[in-house]
Amino acid sequence: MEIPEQRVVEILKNNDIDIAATLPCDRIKCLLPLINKNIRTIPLTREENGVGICAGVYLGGGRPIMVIQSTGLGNMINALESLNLTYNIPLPILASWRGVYKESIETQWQFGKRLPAILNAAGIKFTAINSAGEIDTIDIAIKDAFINSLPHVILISPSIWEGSPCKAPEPQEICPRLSELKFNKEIKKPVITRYDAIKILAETAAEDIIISNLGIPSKELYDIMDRELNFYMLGSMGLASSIGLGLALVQKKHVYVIDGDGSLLMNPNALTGIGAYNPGNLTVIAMDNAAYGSTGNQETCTCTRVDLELLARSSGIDDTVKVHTETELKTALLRKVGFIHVIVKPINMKCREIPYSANEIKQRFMKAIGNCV
Ligand SMILES: Cc1ncc(C[n+]2csc(CCOP(=O)(O)OP(=O)(O)O)c2C)c(N)n1
Repeated sequence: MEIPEQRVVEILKNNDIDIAATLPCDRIKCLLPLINKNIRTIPLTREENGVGICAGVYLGGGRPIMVIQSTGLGNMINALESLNLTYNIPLPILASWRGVYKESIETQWQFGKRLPAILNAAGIKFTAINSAGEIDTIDIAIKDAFINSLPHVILISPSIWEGSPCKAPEPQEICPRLSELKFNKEIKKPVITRYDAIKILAETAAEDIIISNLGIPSKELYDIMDRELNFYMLGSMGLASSIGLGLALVQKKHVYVIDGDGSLLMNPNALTGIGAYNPGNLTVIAMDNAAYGSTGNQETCTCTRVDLELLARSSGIDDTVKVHTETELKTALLRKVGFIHVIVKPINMKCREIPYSANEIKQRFMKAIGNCV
């Protein structure tokens, strides 16, 4: 009899899955290393971040999957709604379904038993797999996700793995190392606005990709320079840099991300994800106006305490810089620095609405980077 974990990996390979974004569950501790051996694996620190990375992978021409514990779906709903369902971005999700089958952990019960109803209410398609004989329906669900450009959750009961001879590998110990940080930077009074900074980016970007954060930054970019290689985010707050990472991992063009202090602080996991890979073709431009600018300039904690460049450094991003002027920004952009901390005034330019639907933004973007839609 075929080992169930091996059968699952075969299905993923037959579907040309090239990136698996994963976060562990005890019940799939034998499946995960097998996936890692066969498919490029991106370990996640929060599932929502994986939704952004996988969207970027897909936009860049890859075929991603997420492999997670079902509880992680609770961390993903907003992103699945405002990114995947809104832009029609496919995402198969293998979720180890906890809380129902022989579940002794009480904290799993509430979410686990309600999950099918939650997914139904959220308009997210799912397939439940309750026995080893149903494993092949994973193939149908993956194809459905890609053919119909939607997320499709595959809830896998732990019963599937019962009796499997597959063994989990020995754990690895922490790598002994020295952590050293020399950081002495000044944050000065801002002299430019986010609009000024985006103008400089527009002059520099040439044939590069620009991902712009939701709210006013996307409208400002549209106002300054609309082009097909702009991916305007309209929702999924916190995932701009994650989408950028996914794109950078699968295609060659340089990717600029216009991110915001509020959004980076909502999902600092994006920075640790980038720090783990340090892709040379990704520049995160952190527009720090010390405020949630798009919602009325309410103060964020960068105003008095947090230094985003220091956060990026401590997340493992090696190449960082802090800029205050247009000239400094231009130099950093031309050098394609990994993380540019731009100190800007909390001022929003009054701009037109972006006239495209989310699907139009996606279609023209993918066409421009050479992928069929
Ligand atoms: C999950 C979630 N919470 C809150 C909002 C409302 N919201 C939209 S844009 C935004 C501010 C983003 O601030 P920042 O990242 O600093 O960018 P800025 O607008 O200042 O350029 C907020 C809070 C949202 N869209 N999604």
